[in-house]
Order: sequence, then structure tokens, then C-alpha cells
Amino acid sequence: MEQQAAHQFPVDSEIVEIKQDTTGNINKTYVVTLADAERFILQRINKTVFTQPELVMRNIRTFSEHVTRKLAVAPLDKGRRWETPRVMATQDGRDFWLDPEGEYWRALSFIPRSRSYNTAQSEDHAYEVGFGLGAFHNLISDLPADQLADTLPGFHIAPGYLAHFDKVVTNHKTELTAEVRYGLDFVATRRGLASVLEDAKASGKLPLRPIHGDPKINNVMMDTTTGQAISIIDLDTVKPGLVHYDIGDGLRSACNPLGEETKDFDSVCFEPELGKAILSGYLEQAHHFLTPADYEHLFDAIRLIAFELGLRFFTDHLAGDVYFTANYRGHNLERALVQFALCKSIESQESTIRKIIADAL
Ligand code: GN1
Ligand code: MG
Repeated sequence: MEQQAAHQFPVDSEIVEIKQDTTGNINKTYVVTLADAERFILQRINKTVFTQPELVMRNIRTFSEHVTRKLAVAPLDKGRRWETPRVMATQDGRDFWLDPEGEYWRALSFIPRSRSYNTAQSEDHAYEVGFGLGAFHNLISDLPADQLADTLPGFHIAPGYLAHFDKVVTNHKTELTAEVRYGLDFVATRRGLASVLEDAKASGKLPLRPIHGDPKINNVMMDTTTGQAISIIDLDTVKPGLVHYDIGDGLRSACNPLGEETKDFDSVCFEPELGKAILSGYLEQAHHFLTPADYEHLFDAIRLIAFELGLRFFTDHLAGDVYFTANYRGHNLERALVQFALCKSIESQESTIRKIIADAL
């Protein structure tokens, strides 16, 4: 179907290759290459996760128009390059193509001369990941909340994930292997962590702001010549939330040198020096809008987002792999064990990480 889908989006040159990119866990993604060497991204939106794909596309348009307008009057510091993925229209001017089976396909511009990585390549790279996230937060900071639809209710609401986990645990028919027992135990001893950010939000300590929602390291595009961050892609979850979800996600993904897909759980660790570099890049752009309460919750956020993602993968394993794409049975369990090991490593380095946060101010 990807062949037929790719031809719904008018381009200047002939399509010569359509290649699947398997890095994402939700949508199905292809890189389409044209005869003139231009490329674009073709995606089949996951309707089970994003039940209203039209709203996702409307949000992306709202986002891009806002950012493009803003950059035209106030470009980033020091003439830095910054790019925003463009939604490509179908022949009849729509944001997506609905295939005969009812699946939604969209096309987005490919950001030229850029690439991303699944793990941090150096402290300079980590600094740039942080800088990119700070620049992104600045660019959307004045995007009015009422212009963005909630495309994924409950996203990053950790107590909600815990409640769902409890339901799944009651009904699951998964074999109680040593690893599953370990996971159940891991969650049981950390349940109390889940509400830390939502409690701070409810008590008015942390404000809602527009966020990316999924700024993991491989969504931060780097210029292939300068090595600078020039875009954050994957805009499906841009909506009001806590910047802590984003900061936590940036750190949990970029400070894990073995990456999300390793099977070497015992060697998984959180690398504080990479965290320091990310925070310094981030704060260069974001220090002016962060409050003391924001800083106070940074450590909690880093630990929580690793725990939360582990919990989400683990729940999905118990539920039978209904949310995240799994390449084999046990894949989501392995991913959960990686995030749990990362969470443990964060906990064991709490004083070092807290000191890095304090020194970054
Ligand atoms: C999912 O599809 P992808 O890889 O961009 C997930 C994120 C997770 C991430 C972990 C909408 O993102 O929340 O952090 O996997 N996205 C959604 O790799 O659930
Ligand atoms: Mg995503």
C-alpha cells in the first residue's frame, strides 16, 4: 500500500525508492527518494494510538504555521539554522490520504542535510540535544493552548498509566517468568513515585506549557556539517503539558549510552556527564522561563520518565503488545527491563544528579 500512498502526494520528480524506517514504535514510517535525490517522509498513522488522525494533522499545521511566522521575525540566535517539517498536501489538497482500508497516510518534508542518532555520540552532541529542546520550547511557548487539540488524552499522566497497569495485571495471562516477577516487584516498590509531577501540577507549583511530548534523542535532527541541532521532528504529541515530561524524556533517552533496544540490561546506566551537557544546552535557551519550582522537580522528572516508560512497555507486554510495535514476543518486556535498569541507575546516582542540576543554575 505504501507504493500507492506515496503517489498521492505530488512531487517534482519520479519516485525511485520507498524504504521502511523501523526506528519508531507507533507509526509506520517510510523514506521516499525521488529521481532528483530529494526525499520525503511517508507515514501511516497508528489509528489505535491516535484515534483522531485529522486532529493530529491539524495540530501539526497549527504548530508549523506558528513557528514559521515566529522565525521569520525573530530567527534563532547567532543565525542558527532551524527547520520545521512541512506537511505535504495530497493531489486534492488534503493533509492525508485515506486508503481503501481506512488507514491514514501523510507525507512530511525531509529535512535536508540532517540526521539523528539513537544514542549520544559525545558531550557536544548531548549539549546540542539540550539546546534544540530549549529552542523548541521557546518557539512554542506562546502557542495558545486552545489552538491545540489533545491528540492523546492521558499521555505522560503517570498515575493513569499505573491505574491501567493495575487493570492489566488483574487480567493478564502472561507466564510468570523470573523477568515478569522482577517487573511486578519493581513497579510495586516504586508506585509512590508515579504522582510526583501530577501532584505538583494540581497544586499549581508547575504550570502547563506547550510541549513536544516525545523529544527522545533520535527525534532531534543534527546538521550533518555543523553538528548543531536544527529541528525536532515527530510532532504528533505537541500539546500543553509539563516541560518536565520533555526534559525527563530528553535525559532518559540521551544519557543511556546502550540505547533503548539493548539486551544487556546489567550494563545499562545513566551517564551523568551527558546529563550535565544536555542541561547546559537546554538552560542556555530556557533559563529565563524556568522557576525555582521547575528546578526543584527536575530530578524527580528524570527518574519518573524512565520509570514511566518502563511501566508503559511492561504493561504492554502483559497486555499482549497492543500499543508499541513489537518485533517479537518479549520485545516490550526487554524494553521495560532497560528502562527499569536506567531508573535504578538514576536512583543510585541521585546526589550526583541533584548536584549537576544545582550547579547548572
Ligand atoms: C513512542 O513512536 P515513537 O518511537 O516516536 C512513544 C513515546 C516513547 C517512545 C519510546 C505516542 O514514540 O512516548 O517515549 O516510543 N510515543 C507514543 O521509544 O506513545
Ligand atoms: Mg513519537
